[in-house]
Formats: sequence, structure tokens, C-alpha cells
Amino acid sequence: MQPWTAGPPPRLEIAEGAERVRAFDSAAGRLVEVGPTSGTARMYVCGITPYDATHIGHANTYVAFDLLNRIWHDAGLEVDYVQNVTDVDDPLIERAAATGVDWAELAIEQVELFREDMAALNVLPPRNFVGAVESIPLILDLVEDLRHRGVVYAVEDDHPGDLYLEQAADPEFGSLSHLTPEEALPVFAERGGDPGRVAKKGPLDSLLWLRHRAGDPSWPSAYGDGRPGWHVECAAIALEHLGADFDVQAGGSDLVFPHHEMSASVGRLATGSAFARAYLHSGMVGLDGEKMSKSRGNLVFVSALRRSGVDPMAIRLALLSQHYRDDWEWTSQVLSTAEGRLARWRQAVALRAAVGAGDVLAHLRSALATDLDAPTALAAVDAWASASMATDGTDTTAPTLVARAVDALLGVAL
Ligand code: 5CA
Ligand code: ZN
Repeated sequence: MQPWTAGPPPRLEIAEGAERVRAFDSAAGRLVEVGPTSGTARMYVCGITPYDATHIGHANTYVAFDLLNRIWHDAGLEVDYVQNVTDVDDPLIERAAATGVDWAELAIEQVELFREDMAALNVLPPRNFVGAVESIPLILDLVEDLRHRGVVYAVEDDHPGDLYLEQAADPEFGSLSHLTPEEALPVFAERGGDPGRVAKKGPLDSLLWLRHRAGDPSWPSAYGDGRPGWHVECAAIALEHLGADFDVQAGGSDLVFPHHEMSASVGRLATGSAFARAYLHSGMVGLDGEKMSKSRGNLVFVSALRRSGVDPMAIRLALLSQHYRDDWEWTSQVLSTAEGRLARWRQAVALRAAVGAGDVLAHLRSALATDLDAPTALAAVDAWASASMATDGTDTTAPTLVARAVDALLGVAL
């Protein structure tokens, strides 16, 4: 698929002895260094299922990991960033059927909207933006690798031939979420899994290939016509485009289990290596006390805000005003605070400054390198803007420098 276009970020002065980026790894349960010291950082962020794009929760997740992309770039690294699009799966097919549209057309239209929203929010595009449908040959190759390793079986019940991964073959299963089986089962059931299917060998075994059902799209394969499972999709796309043992697997915290646990397990079983080195998760954005989600229908869309005249940079600043790992509520107050901040910053960089840029750049870098702490970074720019506007000044370099730093590191074009 074609990604969107945005960037590249402005190059800033080289930081001597820049600190390594540290971020909270959900598997380790603590901050770890992420990315190499030189060369290429490899990141996979789970993309949308294209039927209700782009709500503020999605935007929050992609803006969060865009900070990581930017701080890596700033440290002089190349970033190989891959993002998928789950353009065939149950929720997309169900929504298309419920609204009487073709599932493939719905996906195309929603992906286009997503691209426009990401470009407007100044999110750096992935190097590879990859759909599940276009990846079916890769997914089938991965299923074949797993089959050769003896960890795949077909169920025999009233829908015979669906292929599953034998989860018990992976002794490291659970090393990301640390859930006990008793805790894992209800979460699996709630998030697209089928722990109750009695023909499976283990309740947490995950679907690799779903044999064709009436009314469903399907593709031919050596195992019969069908369509791919969800976890194997991301494993196949990540392994193909990044290779095993890549630096960061990321997404919202709703993906820790089962999705990231199971994709990592597929990757380990297929390659014998670690899947990713660190697993990063953004918090959930809610509205009116509930997680913002398609099924609850309590969504605020980036495109609707844009249409109503909201500056996308204000939306971005609103997202950045919350720490990426926190769960938080979207309110009109969060947005109006961001609009006020954006106006103040624009005013400050348009004037001659009363104070130099001083440590603003160093503060931004150090805040972001410490678990992508955008609120602390915002406070550093706020402090400079207030000091700078307090009296008439003569400094013309500081406003340019701050504007470039805010653009490069925070992705906010002033
Ligand atoms: N296609 C899969 C991932 S492979 C999927 O989860 N799609 S999604 O459209 O449901 O979500 C896309 C991304 O947004 C995921 O990383 C998900 O964790 C994140 N996300 C979904 N809802 C929210 C929310 N309310 N707040 C924050 N992030 C969210
Ligand atoms: Zn995924």
C-alpha cells in the first residue's frame, strides 16, 4: 500500500553525548534502552482495522510512537518503520455487512481517510505500509514454516480444517503479558479469541487460517480456501519487512494480550529467535468514562474535528499534553488548552525573543528520551515562551531555533 507523505523533520544541531532513548517495556516491566547506538532502528506499530478511522484513540497511539521515530532520527539513526493495515478480519467484514457496503471498498475508503489524518497530524510515514490482503502469500509461507516445525494442527468439528497454532509448544508464552491462564482466558474471549472451541488442543491456541465460510471473502491455499488469522498477520508482516529480533513492537495497551503475546509467540516458534526486543504500549483514550472504541460507538474523529475547523496541530498538541502511557479522557477542555498553547507558541516564535533558547533543545531531547515524556517537553517550551514574551526582546535566533526543535522533535509545525 502507498503510505502517506509527511516530513522529513528538520535536522537540528548534533547533540554531543546524547542520551540513549529509554522507554517502558511491557515485558520487562521497566524502562529499557530502545534502538541501537548507530545504524538502523527497526519498529513495527500495529495499524488500523479500517472501518472507523481515525478516532482520537488511534491518533494518540500513532502520535506517541511518532515521538520515538523523531527522537531516533534526531540521534542520527535511520528508522525502518513498518505498519500494517488489517484490511480483512471479522470486525471489518461484520461492519461492512451491517451497513450494506462492500468490505473491500470500506477498507479502501477508510485507509484513505487515515492517510489524510496522519499527514495532517504530521505523523512520519512508515517505510512500509502493508495490508493483510496483499500479504496473504507471506502469511501462508509463515504457516508452512510453522507446520514444518510441527506446531500447527487442523480442528475437526463442524467447521473442519481451520488451522491453529499449538500454544503449548512455546515455553515463553506469557512472557509479555505475565497473565496466568485463568486471567488470560476471559481477555482472549473478549478480544477476538475463541477459548471455548472444544475441538482445539488448548483453549489459548490461536487461529492461523480460517477455512472459507459462506459469505466470507477467501483466498486459495494449500490448506483450502480461506483467510488469515490476526496474530499471524502481524508476525508475517514484521518478519518479512524487519526480520526477527527487531527493536520495538508497539501499539495500544489493548494489544498486549492476546495480540502482541500471540504474534510474538508465532515469531519465536517460526524463527527460533526473539520476535521484538521491547514491547511498548500507549494508554487508552476514553470519552465519557469509557474506552473510545468502535464497538461502543463513542468516537471522536480526527477528520470531523478537522472539518469543523480545528487546527490539526492543536489536536496533536492536545494528544501530547498527556503522557502516552496514561489512560485519559478526551474533553473539549483538553482541546481548548491545546489551542491556547498553540497560539501562545506561535506568537512567541513570531516575535523577537527576550531570552535565548538556552536549554530548550536539551530539555526537549532529554524529556523525550526518558519514556517519551511529552508533557515535560511541552512545559519546557511553555516556560521559554512565557519568559520570551514577558518583555520586549531583540533575539531573532532563539525563536527560529525553538520553532525548528518543536517541529523536529514534537512534530508541531508552528
Ligand atoms: N488492526 C489491529 C492491530 S494489528 C487493531 O487493533 N486495529 S484498531 O483499529 O482497533 O486499532 C489501531 C491502533 O489503535 C492499535 O494500536 C490500538 O491499540 C489503538 N487503539 C484503539 N483504540 C484506542 C483507544 N481508545 N485509545 C488509544 N489507542 C487505541
Ligand atoms: Zn497487529
